[in-house]
Amino acid sequence: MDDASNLAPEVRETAQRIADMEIRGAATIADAAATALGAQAAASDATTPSAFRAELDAAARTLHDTRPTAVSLPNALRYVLNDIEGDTVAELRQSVQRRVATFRDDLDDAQERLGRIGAGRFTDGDTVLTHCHSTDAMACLEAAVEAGTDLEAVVKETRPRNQGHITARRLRELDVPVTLIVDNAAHQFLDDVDHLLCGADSIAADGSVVNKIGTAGLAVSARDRGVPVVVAAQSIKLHPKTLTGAAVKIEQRAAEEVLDEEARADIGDIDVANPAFDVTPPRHVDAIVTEHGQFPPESVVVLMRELFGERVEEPWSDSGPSLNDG
Ligand code: RI2
Repeated sequence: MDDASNLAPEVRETAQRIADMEIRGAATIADAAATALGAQAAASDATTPSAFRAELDAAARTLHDTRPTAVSLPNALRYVLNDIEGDTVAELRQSVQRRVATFRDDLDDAQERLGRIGAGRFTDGDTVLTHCHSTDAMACLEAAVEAGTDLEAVVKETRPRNQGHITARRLRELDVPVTLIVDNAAHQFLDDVDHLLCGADSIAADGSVVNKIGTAGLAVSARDRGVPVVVAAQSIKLHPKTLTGAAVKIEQRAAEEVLDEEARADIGDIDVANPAFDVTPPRHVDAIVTEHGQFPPESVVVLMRELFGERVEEPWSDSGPSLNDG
């Protein structure tokens, strides 16, 4: 158990908001986690470098333990905490804050670049089927619209939290005509769409895409109907531990997201399963769009090695790097 007494209030609050999904979406979670580490550094009244470092590690553990699937979270923490430099608390604090600022700028740049690359897949008159809400996927649609491409969208509600509503609202703001459908209708609409576009929470070394529950079945259907399956994912979604054989842990969320109290009382005592994500094998994906270009899923491992090498340690971890905890 961590001694949480020195945690900055911003860290506790951010961790709670990530766990409650008030802050959600893999890129947004990464941004918030890095920002919270910066707040911890600013608030720390540690008097020795080792006490300062221990506080940051405790903050990182608190943030890390909120949601297990989106690798952007540990990747953000790793980026900020690896290679901080300084001999004094003041120097370390500055170093953390510089790394947070660089990380956040890079995140914005990456999404913009990815958006421009992904926009190239669409042509005038195309209809795009979306799943859940992904800021990386939205960046592709935004860039296409900005470039003057006429698009329409079929937007899945995406139970249980209806995050498709966020996508629908954002597309509406862009003046893209939207047809909202229930998840079960997706298969029927595949003959009317030109692309399936979704985001990712984690991408494994073999090119498997871990994304919001429902992606895997949808991708199988899309492939069957000849609709290209495109995943928009900044390189921060690449899961470096999968290079060494780790599996991505799938988050199981509360039953109440699926069945409220009233419905439960009506139905009676049953079990409810609520996995938040599933795994789409690479053979069902046409392209992964990153800020470094588009990749067939099987070749994303090359980019992963280039960006991360074998560096998978978690500097905040008590017990050092573990290969089994996703
Ligand atoms: P961006 C979301 O998970 C969705 O699965 C979405 O595709 C993915 O994160 C990536 O989102 P959740 O946090 O990083 O809603 O592209 O459970 O915004």
